[in-house]
Amino acid sequence: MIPPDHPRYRSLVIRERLARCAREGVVALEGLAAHGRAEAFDYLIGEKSTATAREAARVAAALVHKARHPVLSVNGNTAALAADECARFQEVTGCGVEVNLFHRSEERIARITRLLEEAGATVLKGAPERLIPLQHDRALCLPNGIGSADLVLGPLEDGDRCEALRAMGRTVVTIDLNPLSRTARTATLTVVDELTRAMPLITEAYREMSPGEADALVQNLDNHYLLQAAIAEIVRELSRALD
Ligand code: PTJ
Repeated sequence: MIPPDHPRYRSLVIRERLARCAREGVVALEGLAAHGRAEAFDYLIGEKSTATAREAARVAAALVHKARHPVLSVNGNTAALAADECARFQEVTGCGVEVNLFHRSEERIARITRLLEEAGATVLKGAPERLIPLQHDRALCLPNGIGSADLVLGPLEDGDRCEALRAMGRTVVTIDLNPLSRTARTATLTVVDELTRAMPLITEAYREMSPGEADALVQNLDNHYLLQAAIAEIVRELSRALD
């Protein structure tokens, strides 16, 4: 039992949840390593949504507004950490939700689907096809889901798939605490923030956004600028660390 007054209580509770979800087969063991790296970056941004993250979340909402067929792509870590936030995002935006895994097995797909459905999401189902030119199983997706989406919101996106989707002309929005990752640099837009903080920011921005604001934000979209700003925030945070 983790004592609630422990200074790292939230972080320890999340680790415990991920470890349990790994034992249950929702999270891949590799997902625990991915989380550890993300935790380190979260430390560097001060474990809060920065001004740049909030700005990027608004741009993400604007892109979803402009999309014809947006699909939220969910992997094991995303379901374990943010099933409720995914369901709420779908409720507000009406987007499709599809489970798409790097370490794919039918059993994991079923478990993650169940977790999302228990949170209230409607998950796309059907016969997946190799619709993305990739050697690994993230190529497998549904023709009425990621296969035909004009925008894929892929939190914790994989660099290869991000590049492949971009080469196919798709808009890719990702949430990634690492502003240096290949995904962060190749996505149309990267929100450098922790998943469970970023998803509600995007959802609420979507809910309150006027069509005029969405147009303006999409016209001025500059992912390179936002990544540079995120890195500058890390540098500022570091320079204050021992003050
Ligand atoms: O469930 P599966 O089989 O699809 O596998 C999922 C993992 C995460 C194992 C797989 O997609 C993977 O290996 O991912 P990567 O290439 O390690 O990329 C994950 C990225 O997400 C890294 O850049 C992490 O910094 C970032 N990340 C991890 N957890 C969070 C995060 N970003 C924001 N919030 C998080 N909670």
